[in-house]
Amino acid sequence: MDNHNLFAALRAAFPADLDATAVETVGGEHAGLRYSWRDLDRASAMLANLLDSLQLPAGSRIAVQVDKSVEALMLYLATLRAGHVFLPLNTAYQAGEIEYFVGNAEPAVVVCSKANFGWVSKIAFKAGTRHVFTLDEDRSGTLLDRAAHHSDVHTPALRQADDLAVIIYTSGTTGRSKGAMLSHGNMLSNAQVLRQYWGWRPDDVLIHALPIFHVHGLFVAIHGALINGSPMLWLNRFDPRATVALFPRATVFMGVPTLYVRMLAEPGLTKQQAAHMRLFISGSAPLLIETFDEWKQRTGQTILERYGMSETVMITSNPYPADPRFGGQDERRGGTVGFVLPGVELRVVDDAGAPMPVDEIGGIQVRGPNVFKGYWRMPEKTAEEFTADGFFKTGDVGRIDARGYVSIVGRSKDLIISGGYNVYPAEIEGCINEMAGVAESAVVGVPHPDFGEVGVAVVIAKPGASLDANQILAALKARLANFKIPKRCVVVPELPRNTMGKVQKNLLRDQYKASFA
Ligand code: MCA
Ligand code: AMP
Repeated sequence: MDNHNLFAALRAAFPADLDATAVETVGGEHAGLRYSWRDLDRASAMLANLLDSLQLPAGSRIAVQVDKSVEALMLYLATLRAGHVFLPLNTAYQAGEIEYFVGNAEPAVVVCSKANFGWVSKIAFKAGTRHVFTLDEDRSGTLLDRAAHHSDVHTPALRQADDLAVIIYTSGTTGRSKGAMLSHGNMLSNAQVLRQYWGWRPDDVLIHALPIFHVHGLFVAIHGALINGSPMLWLNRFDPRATVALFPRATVFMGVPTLYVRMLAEPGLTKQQAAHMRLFISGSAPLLIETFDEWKQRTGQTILERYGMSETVMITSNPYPADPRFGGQDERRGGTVGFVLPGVELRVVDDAGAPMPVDEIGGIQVRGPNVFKGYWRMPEKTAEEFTADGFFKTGDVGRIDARGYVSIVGRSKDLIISGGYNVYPAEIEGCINEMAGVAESAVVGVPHPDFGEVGVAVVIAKPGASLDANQILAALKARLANFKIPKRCVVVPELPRNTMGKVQKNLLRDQYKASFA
């Protein structure tokens, strides 16, 4: 029987010379380390053997909230290899958020930083987790200590394409976060399609500067390099100057728009500096046409924008080489997210689900081997998000032009995308509304020069109560991940409402749109 374990496919793509460099760390205090392909293989084997030794039930969740490091990447590979389910968590999450994820996913193993061990282990043990390990950026912690006692040879666990490989939590428009369940097959199919579509070459070198707890950094970037046997120049933290300095040694870069905006502020960003690069990819948030144009002018290179979701991995992309399905056009068009990827189906529909004509705006739905298996332990929610004929409702609003280019023009979901991270107003409003003296609140997204979009909280006090905007923000900071904290808070006497009594967020967005101009 064939093994559909994603790790097996990634391992099969390692180059013949296992002593060649697979990852080199650059920038920051942990720079200058080289990991060969053999190192990746052996270390992930030791970690997989450690997981095997715990005799966990099949499909156990391995929840991981650690700073970015190559060892964290090895833990991801080891989890796939051992056939368990990887559950990455943003390092910005606070205790209340972690408590929810751990309670909901019931992981068998939790890995956290040494600094957080006290509170994370308390939450984990309360939720029934038996094993809590630590892992720090400097390669210290109990996880590696324990793995050191295990063999560096390991046969990947037998997995079917449909078997669960990862759970990625995405916030909900209403209620709590949902765990999107992705299978080995979802991710492998997407990695193979992107390898082809983006014309990966044998001599490619990827600059990896994104966090590895979300789809962009973990799947699009890492799978992209590994499935092509390509080395990575690895930054634990994005640093615009250090990144630009790497261009002469690399060929591919992936980033959210904020990364491009920050690099454009670097005087060293020139055509000559970027001459060795063959591909700049942007996604996770809308890339402003100004950024697209300025990048072209400064570097002579055209950013390739693509579109995806945690639930679907990548859905569309501008073409790299010409796409014969669309008449062999090879133009990367700013303001669009390009063509639907081969093997994926995308349609734009009206509220009743009927397909919209060319150029007309509607809801985007997708179907294909990349589309997830559903939300963890939420069958009703899953059923609501799929149509009878198996299309997933993305919640994004867009159109397709006559040439096949897809553009995202908005979202039907109430979502703010800030520096590539998703922020759900309902979650922030819920926290604010629980504060003493607050009658109600509305959080809206407004333009921001660095993060693209940020939240502004508009708060109403209860009769007789007096509220301090700074205190509201400080109280939020103690409860929520830092990127979710609105960048501005105002206390006002009332919220604008329509005749149905619904808060008119569009008016608030308009009123506060110049807050960061
Ligand atoms: C940091 N801060 C932010 C954000 N990041 N505020 C709003 N939005 C953000 N994204 C705030 C912190 O709260 C802090 O505020 C201050 O900025 C400095 O924090 P620091 O951690 O030093 O920030 P940074 O290191 O400069 O981080 C900025 C960043 C980072 C590098 C742009 O946000 C980032 O790596 N973003 C990439 C996200 C990503 O990978 N998304 C992919 C999702 P204070 O000092 O007040 O506390 S995957 C996805 O969307 C789909 C599937 C797809 O299509 O890819
Ligand atoms: P996530 O929940 O982190 O998976 O975020 C997915 C959402 O990010 C999508 O539903 C889109 O709203 C948004 N997104 C991703 N890529 C792009 C893009 N290139 N342009 C506009 N929005 C994007």
